[in-house]
Amino acid sequence: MSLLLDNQFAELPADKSVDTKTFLDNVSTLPPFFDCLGSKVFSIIKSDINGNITKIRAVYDQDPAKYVTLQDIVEAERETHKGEWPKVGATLALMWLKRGLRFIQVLLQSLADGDRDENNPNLIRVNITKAYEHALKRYHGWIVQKVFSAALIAAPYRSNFLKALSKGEEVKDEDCLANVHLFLVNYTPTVDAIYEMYSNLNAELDYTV
Ligand code: 03F
Repeated sequence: MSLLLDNQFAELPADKSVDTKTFLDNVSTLPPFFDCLGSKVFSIIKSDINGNITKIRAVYDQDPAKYVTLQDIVEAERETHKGEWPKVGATLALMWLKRGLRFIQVLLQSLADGDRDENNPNLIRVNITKAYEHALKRYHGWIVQKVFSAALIAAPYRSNFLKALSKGEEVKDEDCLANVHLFLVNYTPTVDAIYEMYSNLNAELDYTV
């Protein structure tokens, strides 16, 4: 069975609101995947993503009835934190989490689209670099960009990455990529909806770390 299909995201409703509990449950299935990737450098990424999920869940748990959607949380924090917002609380955690989610989206989409380095067909560096340039690079200063370079070198081979997505089973490339495609059907609109919310609420920041 495919890891991706076990971890399908929920379909969005027509108003494109993202249900907080469903989102947290869906997104929590991603971090364990980093353990399959082998290198220590991925534990930095895993703990960053986990940390952001924990921060959002902590706010949600304070009052699940009040924070039904992610937008409920971001708007409540805008009221409570005024001057500090949006660089605060779950709003900041989700701002960064969505960038990691966009990275994963662009990476998977690029694989599904068949982007490939013809000279190194079993590497996924072109796909990773595309995702990084799209989702994260502009928010990273040179030190964090060096961490990226280390992660790029430690990145798994294409065949091993696809195998990990198939829970360690030998699955034909085209079957795995078909699952990637299916996974993206709900995942991409969810990530898009969060970006759109940040843009509508003017909650996006562009400082670098
Ligand atoms: C800011 C920043 N977070 C943090 O400082 C940086 C952490 C390290 C970033 C290293 C970049 C590496 C890029 C990826 C290379 C991947 C190679 C892939 C191989 C397959 C924020 O942190 C905090 O988050 C926030 O809470 C805090 O308050 O200013 C704020 C204060 O700082 C980031 O830049 C977010 C980084 C997210 C990286 C996501 C990468 C995902 C990588 C792999 C995905 C694999 C695909 C999985 C598919 C699974 C399907 C089931």
